[in-house]
Amino acid sequence: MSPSTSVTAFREALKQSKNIIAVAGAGLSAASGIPTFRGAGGYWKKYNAMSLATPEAFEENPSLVWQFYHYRRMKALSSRPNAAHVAISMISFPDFLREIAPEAKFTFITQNVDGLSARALKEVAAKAGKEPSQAVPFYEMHGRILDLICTSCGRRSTNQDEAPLCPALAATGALPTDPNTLSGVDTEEVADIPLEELPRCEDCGGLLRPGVVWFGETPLHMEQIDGVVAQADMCLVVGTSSTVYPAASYASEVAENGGKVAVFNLERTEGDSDADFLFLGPCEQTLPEALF
Ligand code: BV8
Ligand code: ZN
Repeated sequence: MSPSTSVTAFREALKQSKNIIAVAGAGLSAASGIPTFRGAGGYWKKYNAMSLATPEAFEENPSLVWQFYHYRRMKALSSRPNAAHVAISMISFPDFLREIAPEAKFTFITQNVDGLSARALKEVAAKAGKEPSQAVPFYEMHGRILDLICTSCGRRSTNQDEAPLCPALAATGALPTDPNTLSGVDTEEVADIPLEELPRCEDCGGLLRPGVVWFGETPLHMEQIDGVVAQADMCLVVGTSSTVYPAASYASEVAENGGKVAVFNLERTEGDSDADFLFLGPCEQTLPEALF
């Protein structure tokens, strides 16, 4: 049976739901100007992030990997949450959620590392006269690009400064030339920053790495995430190509457990024919329209 596009039927299903999860990907932040990994952003096409988002790449060429993350840190810091981030933040507050799903608990799981969901939560809380802590916790399962981990002492910190992490990276601010994609960047054009001039740990002077989960590394909060996925009877899939595991497996797990799946994506993706609901279009429009 092909997925329903009826907002009325979706809202009815929400009313019956007990455990709702949302699993988001790069499409959630696309409207905020953060390039996605495929499609126009061209991360995968023009500049294979797979080849940079690995511990091996960092080991082999920390200067190149740091310039990739410097660019993305700058992008994240200069971007703002969009209406889809706000909608997800709204239903993270139980009393707002109750209006659309009176019997449900909600858990948000994001693959994104840009920190925009945390910013949206703060903004929604401030507008509603609430504390962010009144919202249910959400999981940034691939870490945060503004976090830093020391490869020597393991110290984890967060750096929200707009300023580049070190003078050597500041000099590469222009990387890459095209503001919307990573296209055109190749090893010749990239500066060769000596190890000692890359971001270093304040405590021990060790080399810092971005606080994200690379391919081949274990995602964060797996125990909590596996628990909520196993309980979920409604899974909202927002702006993800569902190509990276284990996040890509959550919707089918919920469906196998008899739950419902609602996909919010710009285009059709693998597996959305099994979805119960499919809302094609920009999630910054389709998600708020469907929820409220
Ligand atoms: C793990 C952080 C074991 C870094 C990311 C071989 C070797 C090693 C591993 C593997 C292997 N084969 C398979 C694996 C597993 C691997 C994997 O899945 N590989 C894939 C490529 C096959 N996974 C891992 O390694 C993971 N770890 O498996 O450990 C384990 C497992 C379970 C339990 C314990 C241990 C770790 C993966 C994490 C990698 N890190 N990010 C960084 O960001 O630099 S992944 C990164 O890419 C993102 O976080 C995201 O997850 C992924 C990109 O996917 P999307 O977010 O979906 O983005 P994409 O551009 O693809 O799609 C955007 C979608 O939005 C599109 O559909 C588009 O149409 C839509 N869209 C666009 N605009 C809008 C929109 N939709 C709505 N509105 C719009 N406006
Ligand atoms: Zn250290």
